Amino acid sequence: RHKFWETQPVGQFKDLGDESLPEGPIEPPTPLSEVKQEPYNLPSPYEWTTCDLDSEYTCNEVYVLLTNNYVEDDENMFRFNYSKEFLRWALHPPGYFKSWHIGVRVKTSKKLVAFITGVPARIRASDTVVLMAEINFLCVHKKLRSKRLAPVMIKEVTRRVHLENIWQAAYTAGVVLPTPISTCQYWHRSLNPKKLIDVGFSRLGARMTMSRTIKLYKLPDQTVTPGFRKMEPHDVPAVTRLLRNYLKQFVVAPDFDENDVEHWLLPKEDVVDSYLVENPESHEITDFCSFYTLPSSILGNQNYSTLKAAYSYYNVSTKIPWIQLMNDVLIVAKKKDYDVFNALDVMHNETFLKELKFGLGDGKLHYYLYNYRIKHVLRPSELGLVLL
Ligand code: MYA
Ligand code: JJ1
Repeated sequence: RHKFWETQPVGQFKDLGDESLPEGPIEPPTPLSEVKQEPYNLPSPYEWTTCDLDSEYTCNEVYVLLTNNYVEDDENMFRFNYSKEFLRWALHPPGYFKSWHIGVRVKTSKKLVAFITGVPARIRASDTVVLMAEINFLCVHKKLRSKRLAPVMIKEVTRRVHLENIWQAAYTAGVVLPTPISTCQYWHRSLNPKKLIDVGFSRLGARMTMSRTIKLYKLPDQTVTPGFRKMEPHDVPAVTRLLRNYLKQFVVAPDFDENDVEHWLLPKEDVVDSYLVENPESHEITDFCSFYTLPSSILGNQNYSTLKAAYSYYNVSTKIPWIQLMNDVLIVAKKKDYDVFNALDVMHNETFLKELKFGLGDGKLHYYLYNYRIKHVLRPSELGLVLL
């Protein structure tokens, strides 16, 4: 059934539920001298390219490829439209390797037709922190689908990760592969219900009028929590402590240090937004919330071309109730003109989704590890990891 994935060191369907298998690497590292030194062969019309996202020209080529060919919903109504600034941010975390930003070009025209990326990350699974690659942005041009290019690209990124002496990876996908460590669901909170209905993102509920729907999703103009403010550079140490302490409780979570928090969570306009609660008396940082900006192109609508979506990222509540904290972030997102606020059912998100009028989406997101077995399939609430 999975001619490629059956050959890879990943959990296989036949091993699900076999508790005699140990947690940890599926196969040991090989000596670096035994890692293949040359790139894998592509079909002869194509060649490898390493993409320098610092180059405006190359960044635009990647942006155009993804804008026209990346992930769509099951009815092909929307397509992710990552911005160039977002791609630069996502691909340049501390310690990144340019060699892990891999493109495929047509030899004759030099047109970019496929892409895959990795970035390094420390991820804890149970009690063990493992240096991994996070793999993302796998994309093959629509005209080149089903030619088995994806397995070659996955093998090539694996080879380049191995060359840096890294032997594990984490990734998410909307499709089922051997085998998910967890399967999560998307939830959506309408901020601009009229537009969402007009573009077919949502539907008018039974026995609902447009004006009742607009009223249902109305939010206050101002946040309500005293001491709620945008995160600033001087907050990095306090946010790192708060987040590290919070993420301890999950079975799989990133091991963020201050450099990671500075990169991944300091606000970057139209890319990542972070807010915190500073106690007005003690000045202690007690709560935190964040989202990233990922618009979708609306395919074939006369009136609208993009859906402005915020995606829940890392959130921590210690003093303010989850519902109040997340309601404040919805207020912020509404004020910034987002049409919808999306969240997965990971971490403690179930505690606020229904109450804050999120509705279940039609999309699932499966989480995977490469060359690392964990003993049980995780409930989404046991996952402390959000990939972009
Ligand atoms: S998930 C986002 C993926 N991108 C999209 O969905 C964008 C739109 N779709 C496309 O561009 C193409 O359909 C893609 C497949 C490129 C997805 N992850 O070339 P093919 C397997 C892994 O004929 P195409 C993200 O970015 C499929 O099961 N494998 O197919 C994370 C089959 O194998 P098998 C996938 O449709 C990516 C084979 O590919 C995926 O032309 C993580 C068919 O190849 C998928 N999303 O191209 C990658 N979709 O026969 C893994 C299909 O066995 C990283 N396939 O079933 C692993 C870790 C590597 C690093 C390790 C370091 C140590
Ligand atoms: O956005 C998604 N679904 C939307 C739109 C559905 C359009 C028709 N298919 C959705 N809308 C309902 C919202 C409604 C709001 C009011 C309350 C009730 C609910 O469900 C879905 C997620 O649900 N998105 C996708 O399908 C995109 C792909 C998701 C897989 C991503 C793989 C990522 C790869 C990562 O590297």
